[in-house]
Amino acid sequence: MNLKTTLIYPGIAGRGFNSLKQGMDAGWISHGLASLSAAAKAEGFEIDLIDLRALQSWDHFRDVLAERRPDVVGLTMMSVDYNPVRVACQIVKEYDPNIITIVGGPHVTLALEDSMRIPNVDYLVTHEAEITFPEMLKAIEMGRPPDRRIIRGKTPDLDAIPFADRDLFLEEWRKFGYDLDSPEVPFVKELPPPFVTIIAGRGCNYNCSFCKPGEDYIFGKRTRRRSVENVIEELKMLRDRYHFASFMFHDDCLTEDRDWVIEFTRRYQEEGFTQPFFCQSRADIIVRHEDMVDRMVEAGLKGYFIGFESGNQRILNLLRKGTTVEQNLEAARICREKGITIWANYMLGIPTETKEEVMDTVRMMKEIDPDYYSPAFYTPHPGTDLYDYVVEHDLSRITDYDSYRRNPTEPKIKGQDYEFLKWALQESQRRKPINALKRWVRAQRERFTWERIMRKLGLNRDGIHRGGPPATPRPPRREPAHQAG
Ligand code: B12
Repeated sequence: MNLKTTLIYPGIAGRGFNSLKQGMDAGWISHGLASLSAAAKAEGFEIDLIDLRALQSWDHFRDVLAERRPDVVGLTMMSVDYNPVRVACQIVKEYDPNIITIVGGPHVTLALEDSMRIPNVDYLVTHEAEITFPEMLKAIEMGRPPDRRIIRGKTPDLDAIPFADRDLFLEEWRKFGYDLDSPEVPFVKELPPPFVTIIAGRGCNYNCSFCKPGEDYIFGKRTRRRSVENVIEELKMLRDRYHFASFMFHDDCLTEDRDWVIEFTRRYQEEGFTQPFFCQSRADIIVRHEDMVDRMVEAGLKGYFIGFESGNQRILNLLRKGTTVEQNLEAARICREKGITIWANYMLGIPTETKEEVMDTVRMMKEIDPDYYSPAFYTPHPGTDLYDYVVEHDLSRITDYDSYRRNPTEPKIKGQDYEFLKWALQESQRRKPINALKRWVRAQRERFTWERIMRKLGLNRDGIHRGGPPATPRPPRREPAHQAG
């Protein structure tokens, strides 16, 4: 039997069907599926993808499924993906009850009992699956499918698994007319296309109550990092294959390992890379390790995503963020001084947060004056301590899995005045006039650099016309005989 497997990316809870190019993250690959695809292909399996974001409707999904005729489908599922995964599994089984359905991803590990309630799922795989998924395919191919419905994935050595299979996504997107000029869609002007995302490690050493312990269950308690050499090898492959012009690290926890980062920047430059990149960091790390920040800037760092979260110390402590308001402000100052773009993540409407505490965040954002604002209404996610608090105190207003999406108009918990929060969310993004003026001046200065003016005038740096002196006139070409009149 030549087993055919179709992976399904269900990420339509936020923006619906036909949403591939809408929004910053809507043209990014799923590293989970891309990594499983690479691992299964390395074992000789035939793998393709259906990305629901590229389709028009569930009827369209039915048609594409009928074209692909898989023996096995594998779906990934965050909590927010629950409904599309449920519907997709139902359609798969309606089309052909013999197709084997396997579901994995964060929600399966974090909320197993809940996941078990989804009908039409043959297997649920918890944890990581680069070893386990190909093993399952082998067993199915040999006619001896696993006899347990729930399978715990084995933890892989991150240097031993193949690089993520980006073509799985790129080829699929092309089929549906998304002929993107870049492997993935860049989301800020600082990162030109072709743009790629990479992951240098899994897991996170911190203990934030809005995220933990969930992630520990999936990846283990500490960060597991790939070796610098392994990441450099992947970047070399990405340079050869996609000619990437910029990239972004998806890691939750990259900059906390200063030695790794310093070694990475050294090797990155040594290998001749100059492409700009973004990554996540934390205010306390930026303040504590300015030397590392400098090295990153030298190597091409253009921006940090920083989880500032709140401008109130009681709330930061409640979130177990491990940072202070002062560090938030200091980190922002350091970034501005070094020309690092700030992508500011922060939350409003945290359990027990008062309006005055929300206003502390509004005021902090005006001080931070980030380049990009990324605010969210606090959303309780299963598997986290703050979610348990919300459930214990009967505070949840989440009525459907779709509501786990980021949506700054939707109430998430009780005890918060969302009309006020909507106002605060807008106000937090209104720059102080002095900062707006400074930004305008800087933008004008960038627009009117000498280099640009000279270029506009068609002159090079020495003031000489860029076309150079007129070429020596060539002798008149003899007209070809057949054109001679
Ligand atoms: C990058 C990222 C994103 C990106 C891209 C997501 C994407 N396209 O995959 C963006 C920014 C878009 C994003 C958005 C969101 N994210 Co996010 N994101 C991440 C992050 C940092 C990395 C994901 C990743 O690539 N991991 C590495 C891969 C290899 O791991 P993996 O995907 O889990 O896959 C492994 C296993 O789960 C398993 N597996 C996965 N799928 C399958 C399928 C099968 C068949 C099998 C057998 C196994 C299997 O095997 C894989 C390989 O070992 C994670 C945190 C983390 N470190 O994982 C959060 C994380 C996944 N996100 C999370 C959340 C909450 C969100 C949002 C809901 C946030 C929000 N409110 O907006 C949105 C939802 C987006 C949507 N679909 O609508 C949570 C999920 C929690 C949960 N309960 O579901 C996480 C875990 C962060 C956290 N700790 O809270 N996210």
